[in-house]
Amino acid sequence: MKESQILKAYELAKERYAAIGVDTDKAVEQLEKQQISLHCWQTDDVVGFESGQALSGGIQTTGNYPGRARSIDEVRGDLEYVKTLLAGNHRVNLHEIYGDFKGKKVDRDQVGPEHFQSWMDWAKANNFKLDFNSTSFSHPKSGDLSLANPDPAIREFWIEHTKRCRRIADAMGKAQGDPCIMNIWVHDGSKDITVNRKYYRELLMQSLDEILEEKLPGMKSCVEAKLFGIGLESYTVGSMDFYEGYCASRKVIYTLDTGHYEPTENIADKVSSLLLYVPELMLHVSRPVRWDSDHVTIMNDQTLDFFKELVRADGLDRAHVGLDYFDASINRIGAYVIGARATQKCILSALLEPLAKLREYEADGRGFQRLALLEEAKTLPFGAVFDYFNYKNGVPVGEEFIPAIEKYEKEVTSKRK
Ligand code: RNT
Ligand code: ZN
Repeated sequence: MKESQILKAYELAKERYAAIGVDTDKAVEQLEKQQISLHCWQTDDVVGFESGQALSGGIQTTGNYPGRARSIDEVRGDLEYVKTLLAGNHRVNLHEIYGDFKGKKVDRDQVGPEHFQSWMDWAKANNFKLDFNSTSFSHPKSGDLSLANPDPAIREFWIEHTKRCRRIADAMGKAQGDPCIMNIWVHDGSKDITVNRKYYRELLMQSLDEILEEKLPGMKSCVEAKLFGIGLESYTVGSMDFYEGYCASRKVIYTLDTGHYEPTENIADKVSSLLLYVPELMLHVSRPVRWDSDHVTIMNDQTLDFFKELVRADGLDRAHVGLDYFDASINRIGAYVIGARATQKCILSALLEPLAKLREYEADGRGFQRLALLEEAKTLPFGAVFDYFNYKNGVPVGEEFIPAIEKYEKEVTSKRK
């Protein structure tokens, strides 16, 4: 797109929004500051560098598009390239299995900050902040139960792993001068009916309490709830209710993955309740299609509503935005960028809502006016503002990122055999 067209369209959009009390410059500035935590696992189908073990633990990647990243350098190269196509400064979200183990077998109860030193150096050099995740899946000791395992030896193994991960996150946070957000998601559950629901939940609660005991100022911990896992359909220890209670009573950050709910559930409605009881939210932005399928995030009603609710609840500052999808059926880097940009679009759209006017109508009991403005807001020239945002930040505008991805595929990912 021509520079003059982008600027002309933006000026018109700015005037149009100003007429209903919305400052587009301010929204663009806010979006520029909004960091998105880029999940490293979109580059390599959640494989990592530990052992090449097949993905297990209730999650699954589908598709076999060529070009998967196979080494630490390839993952980093892909992330660096993704960065060139996104406006703003972002974060990288690592899983423990992406450690720099230098060809050595480092079991999960042996891992330490030294295995992430090269990541910290790389992040610093590339102006990324790091976030972190313990990894309970794809391991011989994973089974169906990890932190909730009745066998004390196995439970202890995962407690030790998670404690060590928190120390790694603490080291990352200290190195980057900004808290590293560490997510704890365990797949624990049961394929078929269990008659010990409460028992496993008690064990998980105790394990988490023990893990979170250590005060580590460089990091913040969050715990992720889930509806079900593949092969673990009948029972999930860390369900919504479990973690809502846990986070509210322990003042821990709640991780809300937009793929982890009933397909017809209105996830957006959870935001305002959770924010009353938990200190902050960690978001895993994803797109469920019939199940927790981790399709690439797009700008759809669910995601739009979700971010609108977050902005309406004044919660953007209390939410850490991360991505969590893994599509291996299309160009992975393209998938990455589509989802990250879609997330930015949804946030921008939420920031451009004529909220003051809508609230005025609501306070006055003017229901027709409120509904009319909500309807009209849908066709405001949002696209011109998003184009300007990308243009201003020197990244491809609109569909211009398609040839950029094609070039990277031709020169880099297609050569990975
Ligand atoms: C799984 C959870 C979890 C994982 C990542 C890889 O259902 O969403 O967040 O996707 O940790
Ligand atoms: Zn998730």
